[in-house]
Order: sequence, then C-alpha cells, then structure tokens
Amino acid sequence: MQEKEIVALPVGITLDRFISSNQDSFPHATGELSQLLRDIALASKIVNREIVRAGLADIAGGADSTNVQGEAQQKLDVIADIRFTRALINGGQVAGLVSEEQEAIIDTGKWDAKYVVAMDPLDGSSNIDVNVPVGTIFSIYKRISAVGTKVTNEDFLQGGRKQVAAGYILYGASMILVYTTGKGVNGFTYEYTLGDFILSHKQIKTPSKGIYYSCNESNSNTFTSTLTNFIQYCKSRHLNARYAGSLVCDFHRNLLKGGIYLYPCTVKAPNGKLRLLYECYPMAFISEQAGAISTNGSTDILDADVTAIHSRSCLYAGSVSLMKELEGMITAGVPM
Ligand code: P6P
Repeated sequence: MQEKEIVALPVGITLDRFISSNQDSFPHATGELSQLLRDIALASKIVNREIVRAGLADIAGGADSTNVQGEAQQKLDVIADIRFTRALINGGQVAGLVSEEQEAIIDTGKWDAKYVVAMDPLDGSSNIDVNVPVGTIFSIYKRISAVGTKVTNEDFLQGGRKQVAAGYILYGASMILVYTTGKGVNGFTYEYTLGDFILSHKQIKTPSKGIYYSCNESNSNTFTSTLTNFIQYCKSRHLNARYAGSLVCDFHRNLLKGGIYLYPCTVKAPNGKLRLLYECYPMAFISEQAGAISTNGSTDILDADVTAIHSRSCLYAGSVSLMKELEGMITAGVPM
C-alpha cells in the first residue's frame, strides 16, 4: 500500500530569526538594535492582549485625562504608554524616550544605551470602542549625545533622515508588525498559537498606481482649491474613498494596495494635526523604503525640519502616480 506522504508545512521565518539573520546587513548592525526591536515586539503583544479584551476588562473608553496635546486620553492610551515605556526601559537598549502621551522626554536611566525612541503608543485609540483597527508607531535614532550621559533634546531633533529604524504595529483583524531599517519594508503577522510574529509580507512595495484615497472630507469646506481639485481628480479616476480615522489602518491599506493618505493643515489644526517626530517621520521612512512618496505639500517629509519633540505637520503619503499628480497641482496652483 502506498504510504501517505506526511506533509509538515514550514512555520515560516520568525521575527527573531529574521532580525538575527539580517543583522549584519543592517546599516547599524549591532545586537542592541536587534534587542530593541524585540522589546518593541514584546510590548506590542502585551498591548494587543489588552486591546482584544478592552470591552470586557473595563479598560475601554475615556481615561478622564488629557495628554500633552490637550486631547482626551483613552484608558488604553495610558495603558499602552505604560506597557511600551516599561518594556523599553527594562529592555535596557534605550537611553531616552519621547511618547505622545508624555510632555517631557523620558530619561530611562540607561545612559550607556546607544538609542532613543520616539513613539505614539496607541494611535487612533478613539476607535477602540467601536472595534476599528488602531496602531502603535515608533521611530528609532542613534543618540548624538555622549554615551554615558543623560539624553538631550537634540537626540530627538536629528531629522527624519537620521532614523535608523521605524515601524508600526496594526492591531486589526490580525496583528501585524511592519518595520524598516533602511533595507526595505517587511511585515510580520502574529501567530497566536505560537505567540510569535512570522514573516508574512516580504519586501513590501507600494503599487505606483493607487486605488484608494484617504481623507477626512468633513474638513473639505476649508480645503484649498488645489486639494479640492485633487480630490475631484481622485473621484474622476474612480478611486475608492477609504478613511478609518486611524492613521496606521489607513496608511497600511495604501502601503499594500496603492493609494494616498491626505491630512492637510486645517482651521482646527493650522500646523497640521499629525506629529512630525513619531507619526510623520516613521511613516515617511517606511513609505520611501516601499517605493512611495511622503511630503508636507512642499518638501519630502524626511527633509522637513523638526523644532520640538511634539511638533506637528500636515502629511500627504502614497503611491508615486498620485503623489506626482498632487505635486503637479500644487506647483501649478495655490500652495496647499
Ligand atoms: P480626524 C487619530 O487621532 C489621528 O492622529 C490619526 O490616527 C488619524 O488619521 C487622524 O488623527 C484622524 O483625525 O481629524 O480625521 O479625526
């Protein structure tokens, strides 16, 4: 009798093995950066566990507090901030931290560490109560202040092109960690039964033609004529409007399928709503590495100057064809 062939499908490449096997090719090949990425992955698993049970553990909803931006904090904003801060401090690879949820730079006390991290621990958290995907965004720099001393403001204000790594975690239908160290963009999907991230999206490239546009059109009454014309262009090209009000969710869709995310300066946010250091820069690093473009309407976001740790910016990010069309309209018409 013919023996039935036993098929044991490969598990795939874990994040840990990917980091280790690619460490030498990282521009900043040090064990510390690899360990730092592992610490972020660990914290994301803990935050995900809180998110999936938010409705059951009385940790959904508002925290009756506001963050440094004056925005109402969700309970999970505070929890995510605690989890990531604690994981990065205990991991020992980070000399200082900037968090959207905390006004001042967090001195981790690990003054011998080489890296600093800027992050939005939980972006889009107002969506949690209604089960819309939310995300964590992080950006990693090599400190410029002397190792062994306390971190300085300048460690965080080096500019977008000085990032050594950037990424996000999307807590959605599945949990996916996407990051770059300047050698392309890779995505890792969380395998719950193994408790590990497995490589699922290798060398992500954004399609040059977009099929989506993501914009809060409730602000359209104050859009410039250029932006109004561009959105009309998107509609004329039969792009689908997709806007979750959750940057990581909207950005990830456009990164994979092709599209454009638009958050212009508005009357409510004259300098832009999104934060340059820990939202726009990391997303722009990922964008560029995936063959897409990110600007603030006049310059590549990665070249935009940052003057303060909570500086804001407008953000246009997405497929080359759409971004070139937008840039053309800006050049021809009134500035955004
Ligand atoms: P609006 C969430 O607060 C956030 O920072 C991003 O995640 C999201 O894209 C944007 O703001 C949504 O802002 O004004 O459209 O609700």
